[in-house]
Order: sequence, then structure tokens, then C-alpha cells
Amino acid sequence: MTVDLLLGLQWGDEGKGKIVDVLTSKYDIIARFQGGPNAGHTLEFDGIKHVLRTIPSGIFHKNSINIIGNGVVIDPVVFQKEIEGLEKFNIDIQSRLFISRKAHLILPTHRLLDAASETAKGKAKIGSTLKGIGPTYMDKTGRNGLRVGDIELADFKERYQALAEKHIEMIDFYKVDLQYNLAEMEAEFFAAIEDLKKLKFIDSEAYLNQALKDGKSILAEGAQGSLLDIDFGTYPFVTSSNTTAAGACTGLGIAPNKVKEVFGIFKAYTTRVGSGPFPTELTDEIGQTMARVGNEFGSVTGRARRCGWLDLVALKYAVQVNGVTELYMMKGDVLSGFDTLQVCTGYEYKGQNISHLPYNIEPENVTPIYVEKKGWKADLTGMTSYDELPVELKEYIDFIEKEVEVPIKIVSVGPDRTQTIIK
Ligand code: 2SA
Ligand code: MG
Repeated sequence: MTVDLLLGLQWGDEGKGKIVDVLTSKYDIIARFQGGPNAGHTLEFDGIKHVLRTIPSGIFHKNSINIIGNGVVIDPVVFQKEIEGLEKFNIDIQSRLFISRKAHLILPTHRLLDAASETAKGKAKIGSTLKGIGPTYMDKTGRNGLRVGDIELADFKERYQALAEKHIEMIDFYKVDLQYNLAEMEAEFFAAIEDLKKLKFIDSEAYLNQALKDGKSILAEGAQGSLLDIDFGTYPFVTSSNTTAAGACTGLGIAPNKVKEVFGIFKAYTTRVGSGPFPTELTDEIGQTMARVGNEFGSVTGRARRCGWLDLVALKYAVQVNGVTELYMMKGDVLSGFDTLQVCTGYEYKGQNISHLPYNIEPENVTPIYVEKKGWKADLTGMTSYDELPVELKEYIDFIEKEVEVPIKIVSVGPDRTQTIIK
């Protein structure tokens, strides 16, 4: 069988958690391939709202196996809390969640390094989630990292000690005032490691490739969004992993010719949390309305998300880099009530009109070119079929499809599992 991918096409928070949850019943295995506890995948069903961090969004479906792939970075402390949060759902976690031995571990000192680096950068900070993501991936590519499989080694503690000591020296190098109690953080870390050991560690690339041979279907669940990709995002204001389709191959050990559908999720408007350029950002009342109606606050850090119009230049770019085959449009309901909507279809870049994403999209280089669309007033949240949707929304959808040249197959009209319209 094959692997399908599900990815965010903007700056994260497109609603991946909800869609994976809607789709999971179709798949035998759900696998996370990059990122870590910087992600906040929100699922809502039966009146319950739940945020997942490192655990794949298939965990609530009793027939799906969930894999944390080698491309993911795991903070045992956050992970332990995440497992505790699932206790009330009576899920047989031990038999449904497996972790790659090759996934890297986030140490307490990685979190400290993240904070030190951000503080030292001052105004130029990335606006990271402070979960230690950047420093952990730096240790991975720098060939210093500790992996989940290392926990099984007799000298794990010594390995930990050697790396943590190096980190402390690096923290001193930043010369910032950082208050911390390392002994406390370490005690918490080692207690969490003991808990982590209760789960099954696997060689996930072997497991997944065998599963494919056995005819099983796999959904690879992306975290963050394409514009936060370390290579193709708005560097340096990005995360430290490949959030795009290629990341699923390296983050799971699956060959490109095994990938079939690529589902791309986007919001009917755009949001971004953290620093960095955002051409269609609205700092006026319209942006504030989007933020309020869309409840645009980081699900991990609670930070207010910046909001703006839909940017088709950026969306086309993400569709291309990922090879998206189907689009899913989220949060159309949040746009209800505006008389008109603007859609960015090009950029004025250094005196020229362009329709691709250039090297630099800082505000001094890029001015968005907009096309105006008619808005709609109806409340969409109770609608259940495509036919019911207002004609202006259908026109908005047709326009996006024509521009991007990929069909929109799902229109989400609210956070709940049931508020999902299949076109
Ligand atoms: P990091 O922590 O090193 O990955 O941060 C680097 C940049 O990546 C952004 N980033 C995110 N953007 C949107 N959503 C994310 N997850 C959480 C959520 C974020 C939250 O689901 O709401 O709660 O604030 C996420 N994770 C990383 C980050 O803002 C930096 O711009
Ligand atoms: Mg999120």
C-alpha cells in the first residue's frame, strides 16, 4: 500500500489536528515525521477539546496505530504530561503508540539554550516556542544528539552528563541572565525517562516499510507549516525541521515513490505566530476581528496570532514544493460577515509585479497586489452540505482552485469533527 501526507501550507495552525482526526478512520497507521512539542494539534469531538503535542492525532481512534518517527524531537517531560492528559480517555496507549529509536531527545539544557539564544537575539528573536526545538536539531545535525534508543544503553546517564555539561558552557557563552534550577529540571527529566521506557521503542523505518508490504495504509501527519520549513520557509524565521513533503521521507524512512496523495491544509485567511515577514498581515480592525472570531491564540504558548488576508502567491509556492494533490480549506466560517474580502494574487517586488515567492519577502521588498471578492453573511457553522454554502463562498473557493490549480475537497466550517463538508 501507499502513504498519504497531510501538511500545513501556511505558517502552521491551519487545523491539521482536526483533519487528521477526521481522516484517521481510513488509515491503519498515523505517523508524525518532524517537529516536536512546539506543535499544538487541536482536536474537538463529543464536546471535548484536546491539544496534542508530540503524539499523532490518530490516538483517539481505536483501530489506528500511532508512530512517532525518527524525524521528531521528543521532550520526555512534555511527553509524560501529554500521556497523563490522555488517561481520562482510557486509551490502550502501550499497544497503540510506538516511538522510533532514532528520534532525538530534547534535554532540559536544550530548552535553556533556546531561551538563551532568543534572549541574546533581542529584537531579532525568532519568536520560538522555547521548547528547545532549534538546539535539539542543531545537536542532531552537529552529530552530538541523544536519541530515544540511547535510553536503552547502559551508559545513558554518562552520555547525558557529557552533553548537558557542554550545553552549560554554551549557555554561559550567551552572557544572558537566565534563572534556572538544573537539578530540579534533571530530576524531572529522569523521572520522565522512566515513564517513557514503559512505551515500546521500535525501528520505525523497518516497521513502516513492513506495514506497507503487508498492505497497510499510512497517513503521515505534518506539524507547523510549509512557510516555516527550514529550507523553503521565511528563513531565519522558521522552525528547524523540514515541514514540507520531503520531510516525511526523511522523517519516516519512506521512499518518495511510496507517497501517493498529498493533502494540503490552509486557512481561508492567513495567520502567523512568532516573528518574521507576513506580506498580507492586517494590523487594523479587520485583522483583530479575524483573531477574535477565529480564536487565534497559540495552542501551546497562548500567544496571539497575527492575522491577514489569504496569500495565493505563498499558497501556490507551498502547493508546488509539496506536490499537493488535494486542498482542504479551514475556517471559512471565520470570514462570515465581511462585506468584501481581499485575496493576494501577486507581489510588487522591487518595482516589478511577480507571482512567485521571492528570496526575500520583508515588507520593504514586497507589496501585495489584491483582488477583491464579495463576502458572505450567513453563519456556516451549522451547514452540512456543499450546496448549502453561500454563493459568494463558492465563488471564493472556485477562484482559489483556478489560481492554485488544485481542487478543494474539504471545507471546514467549525472546529468540531462534524463540522466538515466534503465537496
Ligand atoms: P520553534 O519553537 O523553534 O519551532 O519556533 C520557530 C518558529 O516556528 C513557529 N512555530 C509555530 N507556529 C505556529 N504554530 C506552532 N505551534 C503552536 C500552535 C505554537 C504556539 O499550534 O499554536 O502555541 O505558540 C508553531 N511551532 C513553532 C514559531 O512561532 C517560530 O516562528
Ligand atoms: Mg497548532
